[in-house]
Amino acid sequence: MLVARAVDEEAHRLQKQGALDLWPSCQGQEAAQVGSALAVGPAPAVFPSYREHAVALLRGVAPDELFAQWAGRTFCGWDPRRLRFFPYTLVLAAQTLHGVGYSIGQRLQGLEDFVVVYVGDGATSEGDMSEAMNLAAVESASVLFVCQNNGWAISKPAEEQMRTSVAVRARGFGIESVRVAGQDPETVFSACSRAAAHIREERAPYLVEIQVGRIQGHTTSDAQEVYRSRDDLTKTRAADPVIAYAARLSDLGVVDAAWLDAVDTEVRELCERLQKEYA
Ligand SMILES: Cc1ncc(C[n+]2csc(CCOP(=O)(O)OP(=O)(O)O)c2C)c(N)n1
Ligand SMILES: [Mg+2]
Repeated sequence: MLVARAVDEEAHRLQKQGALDLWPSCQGQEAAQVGSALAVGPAPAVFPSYREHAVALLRGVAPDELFAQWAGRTFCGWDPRRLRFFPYTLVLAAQTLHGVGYSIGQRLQGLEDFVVVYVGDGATSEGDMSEAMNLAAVESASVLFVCQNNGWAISKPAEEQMRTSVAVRARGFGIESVRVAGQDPETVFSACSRAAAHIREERAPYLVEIQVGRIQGHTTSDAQEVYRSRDDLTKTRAADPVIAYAARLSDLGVVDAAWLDAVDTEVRELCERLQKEYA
C-alpha cells in the first residue's frame, strides 16, 4: 500500500511536469486493491479497469511499465500473458465481458482457475456489466467481480446512478455477493478469500462490492473541488486507508519505525529513478 501510494504521488508530479499525459489516481483505494489481490493470489487472470495500480504492482508490473502507458508510449506497457494481468480498459465495463468470456474459454480447455474482473460503480450502469453478470450466472462462470465503489463516476454520485447497491443487484442476476467497507485491507482480504473459496467450490461467480473513498479527482484533468463539498473531501482524506493501516500495524507492534523508514527509503529511491527516466 505504501509503495502504491508513493508511485501514485510520483505519477501526479510527473503529470504536472508534462511527462505523463494523464493519471487516474488510486489514492484511497489501496486497501481494496491490495486486500483483494492478495486474497486471490497470483494464479487467476485479472481483467482490470484503469486505476488498479496497486493490483498491477502486486502482479509484477514495473512502475516504469505502468507509466509508459499513461505517457502514451505503448498501448499496453506490460506483458498481459506472463503477468496474467490484462491491459487497462478505458471503455467502461468492456473488461467485464472479456473476463467472463475468458473464464468460459478456460473451462472449455479444461483449465479451472477463476478470473477476476475489476469494475467501478459508474461502469455498472453500462449494459456490458448486466450482460456479463447474466452470462456469468447462466454459464456458472468462475468469475470474481470486484466492484470498487468510490461513490463517483467522475462527477456523478453513485446514489444518482442506482436504487440498490451493486451487491444487491448481483443477486438479482443469481450471483452471490457481499458488500464490505474498503478502509481495512484485512476486511477486504477476508471477504475476497471467502469469495474465492465459494467460486472454487461451487464453480459459480461471486461479486464483492467494496466501499472506498476517492481521495484525488477522477483523473489529473478533473477539479473535484468544483462538485464535491469541503466536508466530503475532509472526511475522505481523514479515512485514508494507508495512514490508518500503518498506524494500526505500528500500534500492534507488527511494524516499527525502522521498518517504515526502510520502506520510505526504498520508495524514495524508486521515485528518484522514475523522475530521472520520465521527467
Ligand atoms: C463506454 C464509456 N462511456 C463513458 C466513458 C467516460 N468515462 C470515463 S471514466 C467514467 C466514470 C467511471 O466511473 P466508475 O466506473 O465509478 O470508475 P472510477 O473512475 O470511479 O474508478 C466515465 C463516464 C468511458 N470511458 N467509456
Ligand atoms: Mg467510481
